[in-house]
Amino acid sequence: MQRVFSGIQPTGIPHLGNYLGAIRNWVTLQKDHDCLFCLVDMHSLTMPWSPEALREQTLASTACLLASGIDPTRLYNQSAVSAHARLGWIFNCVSRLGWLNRMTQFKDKAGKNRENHSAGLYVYPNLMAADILAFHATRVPVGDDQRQHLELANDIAQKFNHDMGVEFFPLIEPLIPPHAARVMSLRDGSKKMSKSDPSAQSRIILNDTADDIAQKIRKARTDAEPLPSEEAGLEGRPEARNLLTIYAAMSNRTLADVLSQFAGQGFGTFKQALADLLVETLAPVADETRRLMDDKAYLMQVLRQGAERARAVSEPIVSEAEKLVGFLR
Ligand code: AQP
Repeated sequence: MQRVFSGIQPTGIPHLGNYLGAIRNWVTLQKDHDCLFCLVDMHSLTMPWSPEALREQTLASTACLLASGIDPTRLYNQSAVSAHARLGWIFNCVSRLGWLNRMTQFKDKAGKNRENHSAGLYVYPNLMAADILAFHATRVPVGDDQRQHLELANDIAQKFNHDMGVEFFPLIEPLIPPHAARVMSLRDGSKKMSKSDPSAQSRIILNDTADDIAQKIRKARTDAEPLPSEEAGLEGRPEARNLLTIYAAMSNRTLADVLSQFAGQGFGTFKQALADLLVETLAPVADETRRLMDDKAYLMQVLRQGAERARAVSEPIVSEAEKLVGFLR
């Protein structure tokens, strides 16, 4: 059985982009793969954070993932398993500055003020490579934004194998969903939907009520034209494309099919149909999330047991990597 690893940062409540780009696929994959799903709390320190918020968001994200259907035995938080930090350091010393300089997510997150960002944000992709390779995972379901980081992880694995003269780390295959791999902000169709966007109206989060969802869709930015009948008519209309893509992904239909249903109609009718569809799928997840969030003892128990399992899988792999680089034990 192939091993799958994927992670999510507890930097806020997971949103519709995380759901369609990652979580929904995790639920499918766990049926026939050996899966590990991780709240990557160490990555959450790469941007300014509050300890109290990190604690709360780690538990809230755990609740969201469980409510979405993730198997509790597959879930843990990164910092509880030392293999991540240990292999991450080795990879800091294998990865090249030239490789990291090309990472577009660093450029996007750091913006013009690079000098003031943490060193952690810069080496984030090295830790991400360690997250996956500490388990010899070969399949990684992610949104499109992570494609470049997975290419870098493969470069690191190959260089490690080459330098140590042994085929130790396997190559990783990204599993990027064919549709809605990049859900965009509801306020600006050129920006990806993100937990850290200052506008709460830009995203639907997995504990929004039915009213919140309907209101956010009603207020989502659109344009004045009716909906086109073909994809070519979405050229230069990123907000319309985004909403239609969300509709297609949520209903498991093609964009062409959805366009043919709504061709020529105004956004009023379409937005009502989209809100109904989202409420139907997400409102039960939100109800269960809120219920689980009240049971902190259970959430902590899930994380502790998941960490134990993750330690058992990663320990022999990372100990062997440490031996290969020359550490004495
Ligand atoms: N907008 C998105 N569309 C599709 N997939 C997405 N993912 C994130 N945003 C979108 C996928 O969700 C998984 C977990 O992402 P993450 O939380 O680890 O990091 P991120 O990509 O940095 O997500 P955010 O929401 O933008 O968080 P912040 O604001 O904290 O940086 C990944 O598989 C990602 O591809």
